[in-house]
Amino acid sequence: MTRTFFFDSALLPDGWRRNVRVEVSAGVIDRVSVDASVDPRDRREALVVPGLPNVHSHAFQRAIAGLAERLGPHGTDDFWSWREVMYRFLGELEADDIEAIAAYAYADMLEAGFTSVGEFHYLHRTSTGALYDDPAELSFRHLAAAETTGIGLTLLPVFYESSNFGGVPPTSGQRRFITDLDTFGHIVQRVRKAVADSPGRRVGIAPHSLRAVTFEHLTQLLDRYQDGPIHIHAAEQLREVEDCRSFCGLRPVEWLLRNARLDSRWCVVHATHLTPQEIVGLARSAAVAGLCPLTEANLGDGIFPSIPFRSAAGRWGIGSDSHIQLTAAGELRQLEYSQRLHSRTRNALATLDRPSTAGSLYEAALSGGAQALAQRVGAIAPGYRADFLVLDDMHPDLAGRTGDTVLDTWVFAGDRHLIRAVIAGGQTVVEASRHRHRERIDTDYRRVMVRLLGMGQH
Ligand code: NGQ
Ligand code: ZN
Repeated sequence: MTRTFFFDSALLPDGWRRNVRVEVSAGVIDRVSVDASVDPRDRREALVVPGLPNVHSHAFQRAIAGLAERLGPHGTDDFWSWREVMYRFLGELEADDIEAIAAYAYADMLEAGFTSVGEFHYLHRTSTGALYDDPAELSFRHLAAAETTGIGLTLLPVFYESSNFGGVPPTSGQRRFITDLDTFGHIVQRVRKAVADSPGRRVGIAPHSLRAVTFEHLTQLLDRYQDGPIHIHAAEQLREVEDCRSFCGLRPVEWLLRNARLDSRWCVVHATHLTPQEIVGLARSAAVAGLCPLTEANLGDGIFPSIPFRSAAGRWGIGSDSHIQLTAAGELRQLEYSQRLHSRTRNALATLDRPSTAGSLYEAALSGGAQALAQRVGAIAPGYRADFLVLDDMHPDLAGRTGDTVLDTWVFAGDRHLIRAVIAGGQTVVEASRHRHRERIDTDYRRVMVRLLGMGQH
């Protein structure tokens, strides 16, 4: 089935072009013609950019957004006390709840401008810590949520075995995450087989972090999985950097650079705390830094050194991680603002080649995001998934704007209300800024939340 689109103005890999005709079949772009003429059967839109890949998601955490914004009994909160709140919450979730929350998060992502997502999926066991009859049950629930919503999915089953460096046993709050290498292998194999030929689906692996996986087992995983994306959390918190140094004498990213053969298959999530040598090493490795600016700000992680990383030609993508807020524009704005506050300059991440800050940010996040998800996404070009954001050209905020000024206005002065429609994998999934299954997804989600919060645990 072929669908054709006609965009008066669209952002293509070589810049903004006028009168762009796009032919799509089976969700993938077949042909792009510029300076074309419109055919009456085309779906015509004024202003279109590619949808943004989201490189890092824990879908279930959307449900606790807003529930951890109050001071705990110790009088100081940090990342680790937030993690306790998160562990308590996930202990109560059943498989149906997890699917409903994931569908809600993915529908929201699509409305927010993300058309594909890397799900860093570590909830494998039941609430009592048993394996499901099918150990891949919860992986399949995320695949089902992606089907319901139409978002592209790179599923990253997580290997998790310990609570700190050197194989310290997991805590009871971590029991739902734990597998051995064989069970993990079984899960990966099951989902790989299930998505085998599906466009917009990919399976990778995610050793959770150097805290949660022993160096020995990480090495075995790397030997066993010779293709597909690899995601890992690293150096998000100073305590983790210190623990790593006292355990092995190296910092987490330093250890990965020396021992894990980092390359373009890798996405190193957060990588917040880096030395100048690590910045250059990570950039040269061709791995993607998975930056999650709103979550990192919310959790008090620190500021990623984007300016020197950019000077070293480092690659990066955007993740919404805990989904404290879902907004593609807002993530890019937070990334730029953190650099402005830190460097006391403006337009910190623009270049003389592309002086538009949002233009520079968007281009980098599209290509880094696509690399991290290991999918042909993030470009309006033949062979790529047909993922388009239709911006609201009639909104007064965009009046008189053209080209990169549209992006600058959307990212710095606007937000998700400027996204009018979203086409994902060739299907119109958002119209009038609303997901097509909003009502059903909201009803299911609300039921889950009322039941869970009604239990009085929060
Ligand atoms: C996660 N989230 O896996 O959900 C982590 C917290 C951990 C972030 N790092 C748990 N933002 O790192 O141990
Ligand atoms: Zn994470």
